[in-house]
Amino acid sequence: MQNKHDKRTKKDKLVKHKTIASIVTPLGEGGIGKIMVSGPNAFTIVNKIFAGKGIADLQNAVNQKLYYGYIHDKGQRLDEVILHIIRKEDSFTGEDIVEINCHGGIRVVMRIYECLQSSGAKGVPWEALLQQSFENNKMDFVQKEAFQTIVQAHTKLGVKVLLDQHAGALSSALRQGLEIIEGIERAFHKESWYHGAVIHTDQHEGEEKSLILNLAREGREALLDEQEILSSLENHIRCLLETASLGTALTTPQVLVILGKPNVGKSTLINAILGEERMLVHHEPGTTRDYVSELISVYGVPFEIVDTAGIRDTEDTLESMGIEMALEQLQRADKVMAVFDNSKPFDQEDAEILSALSSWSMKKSSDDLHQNVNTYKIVPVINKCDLTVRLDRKKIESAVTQPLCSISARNREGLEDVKERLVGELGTTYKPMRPIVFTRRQYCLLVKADVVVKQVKSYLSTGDKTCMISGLIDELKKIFTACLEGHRYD
Ligand SMILES: Nc1nc2c(ncn2[C@@H]2O[C@H](COP(=O)(O)OP(=O)(O)OP(=O)(O)O)[C@@H](O)[C@H]2O)c(=O)[nH]1
Ligand SMILES: [Mg+2]
Repeated sequence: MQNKHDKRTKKDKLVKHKTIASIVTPLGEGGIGKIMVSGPNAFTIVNKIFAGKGIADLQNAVNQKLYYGYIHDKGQRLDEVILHIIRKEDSFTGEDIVEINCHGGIRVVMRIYECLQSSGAKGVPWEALLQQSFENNKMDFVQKEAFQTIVQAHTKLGVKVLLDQHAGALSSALRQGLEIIEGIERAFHKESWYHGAVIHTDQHEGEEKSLILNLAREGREALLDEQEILSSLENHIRCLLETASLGTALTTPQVLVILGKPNVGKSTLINAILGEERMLVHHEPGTTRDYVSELISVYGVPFEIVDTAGIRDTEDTLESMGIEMALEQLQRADKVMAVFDNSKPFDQEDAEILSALSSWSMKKSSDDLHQNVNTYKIVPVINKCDLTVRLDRKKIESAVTQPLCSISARNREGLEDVKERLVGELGTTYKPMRPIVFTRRQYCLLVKADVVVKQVKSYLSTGDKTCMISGLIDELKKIFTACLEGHRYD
C-alpha cells in the first residue's frame, strides 16, 4: 500500500492530524468486522477500552504484531478481539494505526465504534483514512482516486488496472509530463535569451559579431528543440487521452440497450451472452413486458445490459407501457444493439426501430464530445441466421453506419463478433503498469492541457503572440499538477 513517490509537488508542511476511527468492513452479518483507529493518539485511545493478554499498555506493543484481548465498556465486556498494531513508519496513513478485528454483525461493530468515539477518536467514513494518507504524502491524488474506485470495480480487469494506477502507473506518466514541460520551459527561456542577443547584432563588429552569430544559430536550435519537445508532450497527452475510454468504461458500466421488434430474439441473445437462461423467452411475440437489466462483463468491461419489450403498434395496454419503457431506456443508453430477424421480411416495425435509432444518434451526437469519454454506438445484429433469409438487409445497411453482425442467438453462433464490436476500440489487452486515465476529472484536465499545447505550438510556429507562451507553459504546469494533486483548475 505504501508508495515512496516523488513528493516534489507537495507542500512540506506537517499536517497535525486528529485520531480518527472508521469501520472499514461493510456493516452487516459476517464473520468479522474491522475498525481502524489512526492518528497520534491511536494507542492511548484504544488502551482505555482494551484489556489485552500479555500486554498492559499498547505503547509498548511491537510493530506489525497481533494482540489478543477484550474490548470493555465501563467494566462490561463488549467483544473478544484481535488487534493489529502498525506504527506510523509502516502504516499507509502515515499515522499510528490500531486495527480492531472483532466479531461481525452490526451491533458489536457499532458498540466498539461508539466506545472509541467516547474515548476520544473522531468517527469518520473509511475514505477519511485515504485523505489522511494523502495529506501525509503517502499517496498522491490520482493514487487516492484509484483506491477509492477499486471498491466499485465490477470486473477482474477493472481491479487489475486500478491496482496498477494505485501503485503509481498514471502518476509517473503525469510526472513525466511535468518533466517534459520543464524541458520546454528551459528551451523557451534559452531561445528568448538568444533571440534578445541577436537583436543587437548590428551594434557589434568583428569577433563580437561572430560570437553573436553563433548565439543566433544556437537560438534557432533551441527553437527547434522546443518544437520537438512540444510534439513529444502533445504525443504524451494524446496517448494518455486514448486510454480514457478503457479507464472510464472499467469504472462506470455503460448502459447497453437491446432494441428490436417483438420476437426477434432479444432475450435469447442476452441469455446467450449471459451464458445462462435467466430471462423469460417465449415463442409468442410480446414476452418481455417491461425491461430487465443485468450487469455483464464483456472481455473484462462491465455493461449494464437492458432487455426491452419489442417495439410495435399494439392495443394491449400493458405491452404499450413496456414499449414506452423501452424507448425511455433508449434515452439513457450509451450503446444499442439493434436486433432484426433474418427469417422475416423487413417491415414497418423494423422501420420504426431504425427511425427511433436515428433520432437517438442525432441527440447523442449533439452532446458535447468532450463531455463523453466513451462514444455512443449502434451495433446492428441480424439474428436467426440459422433460418432461411427473408430479410432485405440493404434497408438496414443504408440506415446504419456500422457493418451488420450475423448471428444465431439460439445456436450461440456469431456472439464473439457482437462482443468484439462492443469493446473492440477500447483495447482490452492490458499490459501491466500501463498508465490509464480512469476518471472524468483526469480526462477533462488532460483535454485542457492538449488545447494549451496546441496553442503554444501554433504561436511558436507563426511567431505570433510569443509573449503569451511563457504564461501558457505555466498553465500547462498548473494543469498537470492539479491532475496529480487534486487542486481545482478552472
Ligand atoms: N431459429 C432461431 N430461433 C430463435 C433464435 N433466437 C431466438 N429464437 C426464437 O425466437 C423466439 C423469440 O425469442 P425471444 O428471445 O423471446 O424474443 P424477444 O425479441 O425477446 O421477444 P419479445 O420479448 O416478445 O419482444 C423464441 O422462440 C426463440 O427460441 C435464433 O437465433 N434462431
Ligand atoms: Mg424478450
